Amino acid sequence: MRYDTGGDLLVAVLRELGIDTVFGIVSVHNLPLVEAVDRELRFVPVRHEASAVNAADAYGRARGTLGCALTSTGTGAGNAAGSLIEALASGTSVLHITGQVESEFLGSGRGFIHETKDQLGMLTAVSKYAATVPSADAAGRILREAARAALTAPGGPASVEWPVDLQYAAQTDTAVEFTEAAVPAPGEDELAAAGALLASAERPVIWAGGGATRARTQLADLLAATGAALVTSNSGRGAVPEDHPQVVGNFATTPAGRALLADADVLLTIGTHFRSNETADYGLGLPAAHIQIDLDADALGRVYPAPHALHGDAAGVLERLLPYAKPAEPGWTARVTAVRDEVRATLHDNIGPQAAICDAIRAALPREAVVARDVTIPSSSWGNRLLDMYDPRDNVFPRGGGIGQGLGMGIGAALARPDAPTVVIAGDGGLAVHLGELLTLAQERPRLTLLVFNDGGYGVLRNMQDRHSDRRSGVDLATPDFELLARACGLPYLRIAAAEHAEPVISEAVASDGPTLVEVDLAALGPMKNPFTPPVKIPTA
Ligand SMILES: Cc1ncc(C[n+]2csc(CCOP(=O)(O)OP(=O)(O)O)c2C)c(N)n1
Ligand SMILES: [Mg+2]
Repeated sequence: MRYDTGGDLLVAVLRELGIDTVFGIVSVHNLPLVEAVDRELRFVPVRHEASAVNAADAYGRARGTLGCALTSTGTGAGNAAGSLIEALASGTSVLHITGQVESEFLGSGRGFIHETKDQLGMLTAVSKYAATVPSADAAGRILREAARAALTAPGGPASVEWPVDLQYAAQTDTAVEFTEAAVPAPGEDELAAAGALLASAERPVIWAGGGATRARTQLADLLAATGAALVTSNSGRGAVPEDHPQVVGNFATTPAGRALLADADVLLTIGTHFRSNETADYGLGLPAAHIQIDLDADALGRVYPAPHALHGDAAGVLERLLPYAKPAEPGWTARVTAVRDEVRATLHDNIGPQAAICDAIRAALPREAVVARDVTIPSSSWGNRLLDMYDPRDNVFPRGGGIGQGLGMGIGAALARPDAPTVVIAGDGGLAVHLGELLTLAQERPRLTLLVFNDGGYGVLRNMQDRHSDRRSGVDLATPDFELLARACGLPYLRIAAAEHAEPVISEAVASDGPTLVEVDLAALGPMKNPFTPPVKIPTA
């Protein structure tokens, strides 16, 4: 197959991948790509390359596929790096294509415009896969290889740098045959031993991480067959809809969650990192009788000992474990539901007036709608656990914990899922990192409600300093007048300054067919019962 330019080839590959929207910033080093995408598909000109990757990442998450970001050479690719780190940390699929200087000058050090030292080395460090297009007959193979690497579980970002002269050149695209890599599967004996333990369980707990979202049916069947509790990491949320009576959810480290885990006799964990924030820095007590399923062999036994380590695909392994499942002892499932209710009621009470906002979001949104979250107190306290998720594709948040990525993610998700409204939860500090994306929001006009929780600074760090130190450092920030800012950008603006505003304001914003900036004035709204601080150690405290 012949294409006139690399841009035409890229469009063909993106169509194969089901991608209709691409995020990026145009440059002399990606012009043929941007022009073809804009002509044939949809090109969204974001205002920072980090946001391009965040938006592409969330587009992929919201559809359960992958997204595509286009950046420029050097600073543009470097700007993308932080968000590629997020995709790498979260195992989500992004095809990142960046320019490169003309192939003749690559690596020459002569200061060709945008030239950078070892761009491929940088991309390799922050991507699951990175490659340079070496010739006009190799681009198709490399793009498909990259997409495949990004999509193969555990996923990650794949970066392709493409010398600009080769983007302008006519392309020869030859069909590529990929051999299917064998899916690992545990042997019969290992499986039977784990099955025997599962069959003996009287008080089982299942812990679902992001890997479990690939085995939703099997997980639901296992819950039904065992009556087990389902605890999740933040990434595992929605694997089983969170209004299910056996879903305790992302509450493992609460007092009632810990007590439940202490009383459990068998733990089955599926596709989880046991990240520090979700295990009290790996100190959370878990049952020693532990069956761990993971597609990533390195994850098995990495944090908690796994006497039954099952290396394989979650769906396939659960399918084989299911025949061993037996109902839990009488009363266990009722206890699980009681814990589920208790942890939710306690948190609902603790967050004071913000509970009305959490309730209003859930009430206003259809059952399947994306909630994208930046790293802010409302997310860390209630957004990441109390606001029910019914599908993992709706649960978009930076798993690596970097601030500033929520709005870009929300824009990507909203454009990926135009049939439902999207809500973004952001703090004033996180929003300020990429304030320019308000203009992307205003220009693209997705159905997106941006809730900005304004406390005049980096509240979570301020709370830590107020508790542990006699000085505040770097936490109090000037914030814009959000009403004027919204007006300057051409965005509708609404304000929540009391709990009773939450329901009418959020339902109005969510019902709109375009974007709305909703400022939550936290000083006016009033405090939570206790100032929120994150689950990190302060050795001197
Ligand atoms: C890229 C990055 N830089 C710095 C941090 C440290 N950090 C974590 S939360 C936070 C404050 C965020 O402020 P805001 O968005 O206003 O949320 P709030 O804590 O006030 O609710 C900061 C600076 C981070 N997580 N990521
Ligand atoms: Mg703040």
